[in-house]
Amino acid sequence: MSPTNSHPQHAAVVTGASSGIGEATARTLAAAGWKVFAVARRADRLAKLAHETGAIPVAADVTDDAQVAALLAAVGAAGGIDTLINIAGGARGADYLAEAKNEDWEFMLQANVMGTMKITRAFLPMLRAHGEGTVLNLTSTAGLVSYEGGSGYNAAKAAQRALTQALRLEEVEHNIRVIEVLPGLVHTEEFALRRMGGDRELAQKAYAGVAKPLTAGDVADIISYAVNVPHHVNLDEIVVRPVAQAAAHKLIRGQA
Ligand code: 8X3
Repeated sequence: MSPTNSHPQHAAVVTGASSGIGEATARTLAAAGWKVFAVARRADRLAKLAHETGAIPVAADVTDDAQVAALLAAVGAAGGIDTLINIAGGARGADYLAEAKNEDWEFMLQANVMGTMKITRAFLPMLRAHGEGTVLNLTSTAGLVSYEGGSGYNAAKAAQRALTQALRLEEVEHNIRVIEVLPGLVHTEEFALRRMGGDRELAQKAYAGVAKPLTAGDVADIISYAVNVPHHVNLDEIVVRPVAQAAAHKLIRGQA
């Protein structure tokens, strides 16, 4: 879909752009002609992405106030954005609450909840001023239904979902569209690996026997569709799972 005449080129900040769904989204939007500011902590991975796609790399930690302020200034100086895509986040640990580790919970609440809040708070004035702003938050089906071993991640994603819903109500007067994308099982390079503390065997178990989990590209295509439809169209909540995952508790696994 082509951008409107009044705003010839869409421009987005995509956080979490160093891997997985964030990287795939940055690639997809850049290929579609968007100006993309690719944001993540790992500058080396961003540099490769920038080289390959033309995205503008900005290394920043979304939970750090000073780095968020610097990001806002850099984006403003380079022409600003109309779309903010919050993908930075993730899971740490699969312990039952009885064994919950403070550091895992701290990470999940900081990255998924505080990071989304800080980045969004910073960019709202720019999005309001644009007149047709969009915020897209990547939450998860983990925010809809909890499961054993998920308490910290369930809590973080439910909180991120809650703030997304409040934001939609608060910003409608400023014509800001707020989209929530809630994926189920997505096989990415790092999600399960990070969740399992770098244990490749445990990480693989998440996808064992599942013939076709979602890919990062599947989700990026959906995100791209949602931000490319005309601005008055709001796909406000998009739940996407692989067919094999009829529900969080019902995942069909073949022979692993
Ligand atoms: C991750 C989806 O199925 O691991 O956001 O809860 S799941």
